[in-house]
Amino acid sequence: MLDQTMTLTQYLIEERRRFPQASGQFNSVILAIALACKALSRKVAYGALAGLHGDAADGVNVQGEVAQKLDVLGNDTFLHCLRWGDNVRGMLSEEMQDPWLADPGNGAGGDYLLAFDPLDGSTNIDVNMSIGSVFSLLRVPDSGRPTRVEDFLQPGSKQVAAGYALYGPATMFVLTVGRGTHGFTLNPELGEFLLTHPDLRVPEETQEFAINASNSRFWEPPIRRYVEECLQGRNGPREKDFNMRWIASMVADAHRILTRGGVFLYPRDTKDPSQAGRLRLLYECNPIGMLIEQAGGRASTGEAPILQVTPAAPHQRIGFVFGSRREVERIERYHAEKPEEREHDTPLFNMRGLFRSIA
Ligand code: FBP
Repeated sequence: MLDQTMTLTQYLIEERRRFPQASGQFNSVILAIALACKALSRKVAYGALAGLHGDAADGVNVQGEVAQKLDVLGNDTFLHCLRWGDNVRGMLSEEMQDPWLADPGNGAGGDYLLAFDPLDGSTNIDVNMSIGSVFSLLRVPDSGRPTRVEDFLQPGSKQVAAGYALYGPATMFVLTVGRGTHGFTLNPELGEFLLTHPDLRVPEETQEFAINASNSRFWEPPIRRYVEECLQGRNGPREKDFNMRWIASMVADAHRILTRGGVFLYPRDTKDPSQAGRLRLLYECNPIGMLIEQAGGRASTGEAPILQVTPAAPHQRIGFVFGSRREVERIERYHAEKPEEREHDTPLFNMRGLFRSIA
């Protein structure tokens, strides 16, 4: 039984007891990540006083987006905390074109690969809204040779751990090591993450959805149909009213869904045909996907399980839908239906959509 006052370290030691041969590497990596998140939490708490608002000097990052000062500091903090332990052989970051790879000459590092987004929700930094860090842990496929970039290209089902830190009114660390999803809250006096939310579960049903509605004219028909039916509420085919939320910080939206249910949609759309979605598979979708599925929810591309996708490139983008199982399954069903199979008796579907239809 997980004890409410258990610290993150104690939780990891309890879990390690199940692996008598464990070397301690795994726990060292998770605790190094937690240290990086605690350090970032302190910086975020100072806001503008830390001089960390605004764009970074070196401007545009590998994503073609303007990097924020805190993005760069977050990346450096993760690299610093994880390099010390010599337990990871490679680190792939949203902020770096190429992953950091351990020098084979110096002990070659441990058996793990870390993929992370040091600051998720960057557009919220300067407006003092919740932001987070997201991470995904994989095993190196072959510890007998130097690590290669391709070693990161494993499906999300191969993750051995995933988690996020949420820098909100309270700083939280939400983690799965493959046996459920558990929430820890930072006690700033102790500097310890304490287990406050053991065994988080995503309710199967929900009446709350999260999507950036300003993109509606770019959505594909199954997404537009799903959202329109939600907006029709009790008078439409869903026969119940829905609430909408959009924080523009995926970690914050994910935390709400883990806490009270809901569905998050950032689907593939036609806004930028050169991009298959907004969010990155390896260090945003896969870790959140593992956390959600470990909590009984479902994580999808909109058409198929996200954790089954084999990445084609380190910074691959992809459509992402996750949350309450029944809702995600409905969205997948809408994608699977061929135009001739659609429920033409759904008055809404024959109506002109609430959103301007694709020209
Ligand atoms: P960053 O990691 O660069 O911040 O991008 C991810 C993200 O901020 C998500 O956290 C959020 O859900 C989404 O982008 C918001 O996108 P938009 O600004 O288009 O609503």
